[in-house]
Amino acid sequence: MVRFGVVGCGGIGTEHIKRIMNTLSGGTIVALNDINEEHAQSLIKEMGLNAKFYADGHELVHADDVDAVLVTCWGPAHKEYVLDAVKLGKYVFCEKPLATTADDCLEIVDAEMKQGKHLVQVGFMRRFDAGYVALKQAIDNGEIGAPLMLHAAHRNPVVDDRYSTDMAINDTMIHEIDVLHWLLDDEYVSAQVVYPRKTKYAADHLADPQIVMVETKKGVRIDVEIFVNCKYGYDIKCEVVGEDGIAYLPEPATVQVRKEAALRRPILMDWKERFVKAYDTEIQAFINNINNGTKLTGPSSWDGYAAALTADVCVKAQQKPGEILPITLKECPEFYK
Ligand code: NAD
Ligand code: ISE
Repeated sequence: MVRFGVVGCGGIGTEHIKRIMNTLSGGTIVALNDINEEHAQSLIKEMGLNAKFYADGHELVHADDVDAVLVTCWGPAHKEYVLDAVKLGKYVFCEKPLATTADDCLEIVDAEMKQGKHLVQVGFMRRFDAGYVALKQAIDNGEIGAPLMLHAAHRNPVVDDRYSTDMAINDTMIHEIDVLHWLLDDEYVSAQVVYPRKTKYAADHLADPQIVMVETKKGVRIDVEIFVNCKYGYDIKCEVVGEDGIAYLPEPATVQVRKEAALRRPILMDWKERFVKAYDTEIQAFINNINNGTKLTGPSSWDGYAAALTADVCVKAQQKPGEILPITLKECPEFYK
């Protein structure tokens, strides 16, 4: 049984606590920490958790009965807790981003390599989504021949006023940054950003929508539309154009209704529903690997670094619209291959 300590019990932290306690097997929650003590205490009470509240997150990480740490607090605080756990040789499941800068991610990578064991899984859940897995299989089986182009869209119905232009990359497109190079088994070499006409629904300080174009080492051209005030739903699209055909990310299975001269199909409204199974599968895989003593199979701290570095370049490209900027990753250590 993996005994989890959780740092950060907000939106996704609460979701993960619920899935570990109610849906998944082989894990339990023994400790909680949040800067908002009242909220964490109320969660313990509401869910009837047999868990201790720690006012200090580091104390939680060090607790003897905590085998693995679930880091689900705000991004800027991820690094300190991940590093702390890794240095103790403890497992960590960290929500994206692993850390907010590429250098901080590398510090985690170094600490993990020093332990000589894979301890970190990053919450890039799309690699566990059945649709993306099927799409990858189609590409890997050679069904569409060599991929040449990829068109993707990441649309959120609405964002709040705290959402800034760089978050379109760091918070939203970061999922495409991770999943698309995994899908194509390729690496990014350059990025460029252009801005279409702005929607009237975006706050004054926010550029929305945006189009990010990246090129890969093998020459695949990728365009990603990020549109976070699209109004109509939460919609994730991916189309891979190959030499012999085109493969699409499957639509989520929602019921079609033919009625009153119309064919209707609901569209989901948020990421929690859209990827609920992927979140379950990624954390179940993490738990199973720990319980079986097998190597972690999910996105690694190196993947966290690759995503952070690529995101940094994309954010710079946002500031120089139209300019193509190089993406230069460090050589991937054998440990992560
Ligand atoms: P949230 O604001 O709902 O929750 C964050 C919680 O962390 C809050 O309860 C806050 O009080 C607590 N917190 C902040 N700083 C802390 C610190 N230093 N120590 C302890 N607790 C602290 O945010 P959220 O939407 O749950 O996002 C949390 C993380 O999960 C973010 O990194 C976000 O990018 C990521 N996330 C991932 C996905 C995904 O699809 N994989 C979806 C949503 C959020
Ligand atoms: C959020 O943090 C997520 O990770 C969601 O998956 C993404 O769709 C959304 O844009 C982000 O704000």
